[in-house]
Amino acid sequence: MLRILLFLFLLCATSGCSEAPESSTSVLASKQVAPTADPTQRALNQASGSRARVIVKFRKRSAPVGDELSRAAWVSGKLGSRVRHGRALGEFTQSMHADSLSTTGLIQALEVLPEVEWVVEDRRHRIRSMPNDPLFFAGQPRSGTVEAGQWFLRTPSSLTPAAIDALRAWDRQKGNPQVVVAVLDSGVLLNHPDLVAKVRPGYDFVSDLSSAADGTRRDTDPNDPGDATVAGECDPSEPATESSWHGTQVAGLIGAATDNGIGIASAGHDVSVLPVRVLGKCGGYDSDIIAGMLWAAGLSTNVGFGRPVNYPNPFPASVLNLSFGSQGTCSRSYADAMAQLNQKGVTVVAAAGNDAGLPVSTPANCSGVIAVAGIRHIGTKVGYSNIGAEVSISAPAGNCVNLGGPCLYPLVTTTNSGRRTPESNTYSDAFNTSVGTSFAAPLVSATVALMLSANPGLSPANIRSMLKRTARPFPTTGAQSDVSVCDKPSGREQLECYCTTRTCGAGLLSTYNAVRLAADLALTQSAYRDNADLYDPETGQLQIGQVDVGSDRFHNVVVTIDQVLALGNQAGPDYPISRFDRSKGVLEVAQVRVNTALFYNVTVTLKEVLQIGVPD
Ligand SMILES: [Ca+2]
Ligand SMILES: [Ca+2]
Ligand SMILES: [Ca+2]
Repeated sequence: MLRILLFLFLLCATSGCSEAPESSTSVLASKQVAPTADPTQRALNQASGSRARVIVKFRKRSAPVGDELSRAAWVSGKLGSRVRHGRALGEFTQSMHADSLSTTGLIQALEVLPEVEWVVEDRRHRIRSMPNDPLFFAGQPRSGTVEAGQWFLRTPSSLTPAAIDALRAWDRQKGNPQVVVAVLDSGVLLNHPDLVAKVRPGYDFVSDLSSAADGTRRDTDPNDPGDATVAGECDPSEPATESSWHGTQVAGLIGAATDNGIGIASAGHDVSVLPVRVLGKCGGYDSDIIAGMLWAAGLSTNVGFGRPVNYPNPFPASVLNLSFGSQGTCSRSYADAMAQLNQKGVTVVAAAGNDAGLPVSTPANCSGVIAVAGIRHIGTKVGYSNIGAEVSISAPAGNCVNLGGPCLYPLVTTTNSGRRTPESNTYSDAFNTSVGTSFAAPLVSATVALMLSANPGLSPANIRSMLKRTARPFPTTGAQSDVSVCDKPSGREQLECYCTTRTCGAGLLSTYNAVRLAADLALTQSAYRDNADLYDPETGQLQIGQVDVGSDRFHNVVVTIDQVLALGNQAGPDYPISRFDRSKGVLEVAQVRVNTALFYNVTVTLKEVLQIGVPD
């Protein structure tokens, strides 16, 4: 069995911070009244003084006659309360306002009218709310000169094109606490003030007593006791190491409590973290790691070592973060585990490794894993990151720029000040840095968790393709003149280089783009469900007005949808017909209504055409 090592760099001595071989100088009222059985009256009774704003669609066959003005008057008559007309959004769709009702009250009153097809809140979209975690904005403690803060979570700037824009993603989705990301790592400091409310009960799978460092083999406490070693303890040639608090750093990037007024924000905002301890001193064994992965996903309830012990995971994870690995091919043991995990719909994200441009390490190179390479603040490959065809996407991994003094662009996260055993719960900074592909992977894991919060139906394959489609292009300029384009990995090291889609995945992670696409697709799918004319949720069948099949045009085609590929345009000219590309099995649907908006050119893949309908 191979020892698997965690991917971080222990770069900074007490005197300052020197980067691993790098040279660039480039960074969302009610009154108390007697209960009533009439739902309309009940809803009206719930009215408060707030001004209601809704968008309502009337059924085509039973809509009250007239324009939006006369329909508002008709509604006023029905409800016995004045409802004013608003803007028309379509032939049978318009907004409506009421001063004497709450929005909820107006929705409930309209919902029960048989003439109404659907009614939703007319929401106000505001500029994003900034999290109040001080280290999100601030410079880093003790630095004096460094003002980068959590630059990597913000909207990209000319200085930091690699930033993932979690900030705008949070406008669409702050994360569902039911979505759990398992951190397969060195354990987590469960009492860290920025993690204590975000961590689900995990497990300690480290079965080797000498590396466990907590005095026990496997146990129910995944706290990190520290992984410090003495010289020669792991290997005769290895010097003594201080405790890394690696799992705590990874956990903070994924799920530190955000907008809680302390410490850092996390990319995953409100998603939960499941600490699964699989690494101790000198790393961890495949047998413990794989047991931990299967338990984390709810695929195994056996936590025993030697003999079976039944201990089900009450909070199965939908995302696994693996920030460790070693050089080599994907073993049968991992391949088998990954297949089981993907089959269950669990997404596995792994760090590419820190061997300075060598091939992607394992298990990141296993089929079905989203491998993450590390980039600098400017979007070039960070010197230490591995690369290769197995990489799906790249994300900031932390880089220092300078060779001495404070590190300028580390990834600020949760950690501890203890050199061997836990002391003060703190945060990494410009001197005690978090740098390594270990810290790029959690940004992708958190993004996946936000995508699943927005759209729980996404498969691991959906997620991978959506991350790739929403990635931003790699930069081709901006580094120093001696930086060249990344080559295919070989046995030779490659430091900073310009990423290509063959070496660093599809592009730069955009948490905002990925979460927006996931959320838009969820809305499209719910729009099908909301419209009986279009979509039958029982059968998963879609009826389409017109389809071109070859040279013929057909009406009333009924298909089952495999997946929605593109949402199309929210505005634009009336799109005349739907088109079917036989060669690709892809159908362009003329119009789909998503809540308040009409979309054109929605593209879906067909699972099967059930009824070809009548020719035009
Ligand atoms: Ca133990
Ligand atoms: Ca333990
Ligand atoms: Ca915080």
